[in-house]
Amino acid sequence: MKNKFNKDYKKISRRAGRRLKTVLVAGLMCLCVLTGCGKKPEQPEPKLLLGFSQVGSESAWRIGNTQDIEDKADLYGVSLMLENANQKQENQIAAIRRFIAYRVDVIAFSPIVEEGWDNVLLEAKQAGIPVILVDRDIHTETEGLTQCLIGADFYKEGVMAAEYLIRKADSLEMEHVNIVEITGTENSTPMRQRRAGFMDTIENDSRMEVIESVNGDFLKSRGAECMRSLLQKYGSDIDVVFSHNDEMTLGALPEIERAGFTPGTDMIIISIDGGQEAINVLRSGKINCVVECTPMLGSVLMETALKLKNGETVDEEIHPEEGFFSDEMELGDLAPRGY
Ligand code: GZL
Repeated sequence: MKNKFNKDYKKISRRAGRRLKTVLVAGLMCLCVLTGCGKKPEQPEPKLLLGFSQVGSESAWRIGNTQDIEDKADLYGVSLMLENANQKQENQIAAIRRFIAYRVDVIAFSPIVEEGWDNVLLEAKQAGIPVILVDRDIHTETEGLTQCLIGADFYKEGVMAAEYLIRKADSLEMEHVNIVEITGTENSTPMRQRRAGFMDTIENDSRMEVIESVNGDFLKSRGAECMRSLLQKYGSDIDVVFSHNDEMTLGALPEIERAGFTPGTDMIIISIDGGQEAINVLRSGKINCVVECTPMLGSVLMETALKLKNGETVDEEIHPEEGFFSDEMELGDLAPRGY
């Protein structure tokens, strides 16, 4: 009998203990909810929700641009939704539609090519969301679909590249100059404008001849492929390689050496972007000229987006100051490039 009593007693006391614990835990949770003691420390309310569609990660320039935008979003207290399109326009269009559905305050994007944006930007306009173009431009049938373009003057970059070549040809007393061009992504603003600035500047110089132009898509691997095929076709007839970005230039250089030529000496090498690696190679003498195209657009993007959110007017175009580096100058004390 006693044992049974003890067993029953133990069972009752276990059940009571469990019930007491449940009541205590529930009470503690209510207390936390009421006093907010379980919550994360208060995060300041973001000043702005910015949706950004990035082209991809095709070059040191692009990676530096993404990093700068992320860093400056933190600095300016902007909540950033950044989506990488992996070089596909359809991914950018889908990302912009997601930003619209999410009701971001401002949309920004770096358009991989200039055409094909009318419909999605009309949707953004109908949703009342302002749009900023970063880095590259677009062509649309309808006016007023974007509020601002923040990016380089690519035409001027092409002019600076050609002006360097003319000076170089003069100094080497070249009578004829055979140029091969490795272009960036077809129908992108930097490709179209760099080419136009370069061609317009050499147009009246009878020494200059572009013997072939091939598309390297701003990619290192494609730059190597393009250079390999140009060397097979033209070999020592090539006097100048005009490459639209450092990535493709850095892909091309080993191919030139593999073919038995010394880049920077047997062939004049002209590049654009100005990343650290290209500047180091310029210092070594294997590149002759690098035109700067800064990827550090984050600050001006955040400032412009905040102005739009606050209903302020913004400039239609904002071009950053850009430099130029070549074998005509001392490069010893050049600050680290940051990309
Ligand atoms: C230029 C940018 C270009 C860079 C390339 O502003 O659009 O795209 O020159 C990058 O390196 O791929």
